[in-house]
Amino acid sequence: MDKKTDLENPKKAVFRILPLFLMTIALSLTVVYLPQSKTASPAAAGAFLVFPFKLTFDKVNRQAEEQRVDLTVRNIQTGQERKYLDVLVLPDEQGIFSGSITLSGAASAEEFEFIVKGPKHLAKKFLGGEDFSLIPLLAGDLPNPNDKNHQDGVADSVDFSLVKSRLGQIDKKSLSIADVNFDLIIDQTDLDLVFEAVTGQLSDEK
Ligand SMILES: [Ca+2]
Ligand SMILES: [Ca+2]
Repeated sequence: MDKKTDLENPKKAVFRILPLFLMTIALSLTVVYLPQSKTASPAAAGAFLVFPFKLTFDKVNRQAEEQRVDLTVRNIQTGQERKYLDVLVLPDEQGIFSGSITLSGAASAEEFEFIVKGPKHLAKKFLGGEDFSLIPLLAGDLPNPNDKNHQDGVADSVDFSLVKSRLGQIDKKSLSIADVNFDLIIDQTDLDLVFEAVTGQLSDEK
């Protein structure tokens, strides 16, 4: 009976349909803006593992600029390696840097060892279960501008000269080579840190 009435009175029908129409639009919008992550299906077990890590640099215990590090990830059982280059690490106010990489074909980070190489630092080896930030990376292997900014894996007189010849410099290019404690000036502290590594004949852990 109502339907017949509506047909006979089009104005009344519009008023009945309008709220329904608005409700439908509202529902559609809700569906569209539901967070997508909640509906994503989980990845197959062990396929990918996001591995967050923290690290520290010797004599850097305050806010500093973000840095990039290289990681070599080695499967302890098979010896198979994968390299992750220029991984971004962001510092907090205490100079603890955080980054993350995605491990493939892994169920646990404990299956791997991680060799971490800082931008002016000697590589240090950690195990997957360790907190990398407990042992700071030591400065001493600088990018050599006379060799395409290559770090040769040892702290020697070349690294020492790279700092010494830039003492007092604050320009970006010099800092990127020899400011080993990230305080935006190349000074005696940088020279001392590299000197320690050179006299200790330090080299990359492998
Ligand atoms: Ca070197
Ligand atoms: Ca410095």
